[in-house]
Amino acid sequence: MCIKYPIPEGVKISYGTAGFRADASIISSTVFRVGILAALRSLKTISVIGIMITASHNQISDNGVKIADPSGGMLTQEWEPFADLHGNAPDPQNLVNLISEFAKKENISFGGDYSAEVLLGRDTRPSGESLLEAARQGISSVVGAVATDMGILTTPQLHWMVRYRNMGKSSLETDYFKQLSNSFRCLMDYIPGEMTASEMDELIVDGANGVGGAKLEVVRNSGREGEGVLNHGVGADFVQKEKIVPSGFGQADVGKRCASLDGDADQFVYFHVLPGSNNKIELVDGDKILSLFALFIKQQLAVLSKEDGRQVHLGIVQTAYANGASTDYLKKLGLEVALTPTGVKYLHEKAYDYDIGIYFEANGHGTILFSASFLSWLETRNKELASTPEVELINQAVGDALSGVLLVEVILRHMGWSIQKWSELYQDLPSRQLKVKVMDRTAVTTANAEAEVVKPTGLQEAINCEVAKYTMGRSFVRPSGTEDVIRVYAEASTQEEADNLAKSVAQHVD
Ligand code: 16G
Ligand code: ZN
Repeated sequence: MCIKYPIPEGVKISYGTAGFRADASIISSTVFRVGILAALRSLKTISVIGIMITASHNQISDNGVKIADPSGGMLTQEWEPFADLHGNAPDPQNLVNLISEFAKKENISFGGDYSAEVLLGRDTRPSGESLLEAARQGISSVVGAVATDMGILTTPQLHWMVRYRNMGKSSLETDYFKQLSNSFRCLMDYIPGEMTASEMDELIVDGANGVGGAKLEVVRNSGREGEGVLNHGVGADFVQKEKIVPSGFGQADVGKRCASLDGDADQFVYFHVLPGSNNKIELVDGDKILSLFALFIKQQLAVLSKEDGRQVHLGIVQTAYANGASTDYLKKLGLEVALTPTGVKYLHEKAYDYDIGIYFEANGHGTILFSASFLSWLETRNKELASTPEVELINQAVGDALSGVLLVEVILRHMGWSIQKWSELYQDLPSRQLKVKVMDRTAVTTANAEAEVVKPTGLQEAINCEVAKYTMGRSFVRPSGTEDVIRVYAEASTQEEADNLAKSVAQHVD
């Protein structure tokens, strides 16, 4: 069976922060193996599983694959070591041995009453079609397993479909859009009063020439004919890292409210263009989106608690990349803030600890999770309303740029805020990110949600020494989960200081 998909010589990929990701030309054997793995996961959980073929914000020649678990979240971390082994199994015999050993350990039986079912989705990358076929063949090599191609989708749509299928609900793409647009309209209708002229200003969306662009009607960088290349000088990741306008935006847009999605629409940031010829922007990043959501929900909860006396445990989850000014702001609001390592799966898991958990990475990955007990209380309370549009607008499976943008729009409208006003919630501390190419990124290990280096010894002390030279200085280093580099982050009271701190810390890493 594997003859068609042998692992190319010398290739070893690992199931990193967000699945397997590499140059598309070397990944089909891995995708085939992930097809098998997803079918096993379906048998194990007796639920529908998802496979998404995407490399998110990476260049167009890359591709990747990740598995969505029954809840619509990421594959359980318990299975990752096996995914690693299995995804790299060199020959058919080795693969079969691994599978049968693992199936025994996990108590998975083949040919039983339940047939595995896997939903497949892909983004707009040209390599997607043949990789989807590889996944499909992997799935069908497990007895009785059924693969359903859901077509070209955003990553969050695929996760959402898996979640809704497993809840026994209708889960087509049209259902997704119906849910989003109904709850959006409903929330907009709740807001009293007429819109002022500035509130009616339209939102301009940069679709990264990706699938998010393809799903929207009015968008720049939609990825349609003649619009440009996926993730090339466009999209949330570019805008967040470079802090300049994406292609297709410029001085004609000064001051307007703009949003950038990434290539698979699971990440978004806002910005407005600053006057001047250098195409600089004022970035409204994931931390500020988080702060807006947190402020809004805190206000709503205050109303609830006045009416019903119910105390709701609201928690905020960030990573070490969160701008120090955002963490300060959130704490000043009286909110509980937890930090986790980088990667959606860690933040998502932590957010389950609360009645309402709001998590965001600075790069714009994030969402809001509501606990089952809170939801059932809310439903009883809102009986007369028949639905809870705030909850329905938010994708509980995974961060979702389309649903996130709609929620931002509702809240800005509710507050009567322009993007400028939102941006002034707090002033970001100047920061700098650098990457250092190294032979072996696993030589660096960290603790305390990546804020501290454990190995190599002496490195943390060296960082501490550098940080001590600056006012408001903060810096950390961590191995990237998606590239062969060590990332360096530094923050200080001026841009020059942040740059210098990052540079000197990078020298210790080298
Ligand atoms: C992946 C993660 C993202 C994280 C980024 C860090 C998901 C869906 N995506 O894109 O959350 O911020 O990796 O990349 O989990 P790095 O490890 O290369 O810095
Ligand atoms: Zn993405």
